[in-house]
Amino acid sequence: MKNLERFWWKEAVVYQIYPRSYKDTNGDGIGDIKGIIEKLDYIQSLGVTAIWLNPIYKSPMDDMGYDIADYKAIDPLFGTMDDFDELLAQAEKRGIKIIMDLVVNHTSDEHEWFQSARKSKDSPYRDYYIWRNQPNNWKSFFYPTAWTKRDDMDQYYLHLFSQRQPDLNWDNPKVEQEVHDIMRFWLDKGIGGWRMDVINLISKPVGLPDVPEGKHIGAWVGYANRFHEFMQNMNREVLSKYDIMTVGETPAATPEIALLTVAPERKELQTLFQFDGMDLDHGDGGYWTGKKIDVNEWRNRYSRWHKGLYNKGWQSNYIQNHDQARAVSRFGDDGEYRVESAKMLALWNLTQCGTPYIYQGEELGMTNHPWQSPDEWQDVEMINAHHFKQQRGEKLADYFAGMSYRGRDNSRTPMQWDASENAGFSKAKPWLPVNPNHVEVNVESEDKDPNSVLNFYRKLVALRKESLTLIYGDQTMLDDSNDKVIAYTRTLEGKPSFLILLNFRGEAASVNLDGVNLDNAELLFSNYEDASIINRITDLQPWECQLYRL
Ligand code: ISL
Ligand code: CA
Repeated sequence: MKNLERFWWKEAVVYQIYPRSYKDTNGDGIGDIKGIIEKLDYIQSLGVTAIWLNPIYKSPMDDMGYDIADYKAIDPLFGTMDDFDELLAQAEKRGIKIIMDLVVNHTSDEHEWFQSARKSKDSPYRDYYIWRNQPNNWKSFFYPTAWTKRDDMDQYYLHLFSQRQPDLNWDNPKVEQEVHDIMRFWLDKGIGGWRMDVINLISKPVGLPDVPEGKHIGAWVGYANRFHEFMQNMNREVLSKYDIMTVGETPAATPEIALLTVAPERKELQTLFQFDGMDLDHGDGGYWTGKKIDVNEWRNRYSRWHKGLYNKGWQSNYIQNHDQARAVSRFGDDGEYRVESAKMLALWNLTQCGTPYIYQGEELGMTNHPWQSPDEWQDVEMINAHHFKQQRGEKLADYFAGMSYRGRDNSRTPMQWDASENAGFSKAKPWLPVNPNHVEVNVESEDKDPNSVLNFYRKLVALRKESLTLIYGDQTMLDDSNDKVIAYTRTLEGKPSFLILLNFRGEAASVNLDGVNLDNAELLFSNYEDASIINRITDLQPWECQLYRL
């Protein structure tokens, strides 16, 4: 069975670091590479085996590094190439691979290619980008139009994200060559692989047709035209020559479409990030509003992915990242049951089939930020959306709560190292405010507390790494119309099975386990201290979770 073929990247546990917010060592209020090096022992103590670094390349930081001005240089804010080489070496000593972010749907408008291209139609780089005399109706992900013509320009250029992120023209074979060359540069240094930013958007539909009313631009462009050809070329020319991991970020993927990229015989990518779980808390008012998730819907969507890919491809699992607000604030309870619900979500994340990703601070149960005003926001998506709403005459009071809940800056506030003034992140005022709850939620205090979220993660990561069942096993959902509890087994032929029970609600709940043989059930994990009472296995307390070996 293909799914059971063992590879290190399937058995990896990845820790995602947003360098800007991890640890500042030179007192400018912004995290840097030296800060990551300083924390490698801590990272190793989590048991993770790889780090995915958000972009650290030279950038004007319009989209915090997702706008790259030089793909082969480190931004001075983060340090130097020597610092990076040191990070690689120090991580390797600890058995940790470094996964880099490949952002090649677009560049920064400060990239020399664009600087040359914008000047004249005769520039050798003009055709690296996409130009039109008239815009079509495409909207940018970051509001409102996807086309911009500056005063000194005679045509519009396409940008699916901010105005300062012009899209590359992959139909120009030179662009593809440049990207392969950039990839080899980093791979030859010994990096462990690539996370590929919005990779399924790189090929645009032929003729750039208008997007139909009501359809999102991501779904219209995603997987269009020559995407698979580009992935196969990349695999043949570059990826297949190195022992690395590859994960594509692919908005709008379905399991069926995903397989065209991640089935091994397709020779494209190993795995991808899907977004199906991430809109379950979108309220009636859309993206910038929230609601409690429907537990049945959560179960249905994730099990559709499991069934769709099991034995055919490989998944990557996450509950939050630098674009998604804090999981405990969205899917758990960041008040009274913060600790319990953060552990419950941890158990979910680390007992799915596929490679798990832990986003910095998730291991502490870090929460959304109590924003006081839009003036505190730094994220281009939040700022643009806010201005767009103002222009349309919407009242701040009507959307402030929703934006505060959904906004990407929630996951980008500084990592909470200790209870001191700037949470041990920096000696200076940090670029984003520190969450006031850092006096309680921080590495130093959680490290000492055996019942902390942090120590729960450590134990769970250790169990997962030694258990082939949790990595490769099949998943069977139980009691599958229960609207509070998600229950499943993980099984692998010839190996002990696991039973996982997760109460996704802040109230007591029961689960029907008829047909499951509980005779030898041994409780390994719970977020309640008195949970080992086997006769109440079917009655769960608020946010309670349990993991049994059967
Ligand atoms: O962040 C989102 C929702 O808040 C998504 O729409 C996001 O823009 C999309 O998932 C693509 O994200 C990636 O590419 C963007 C960058 O801003 C994100 O940080 C990155 O993860 C453009 O490079
Ligand atoms: Ca710094």
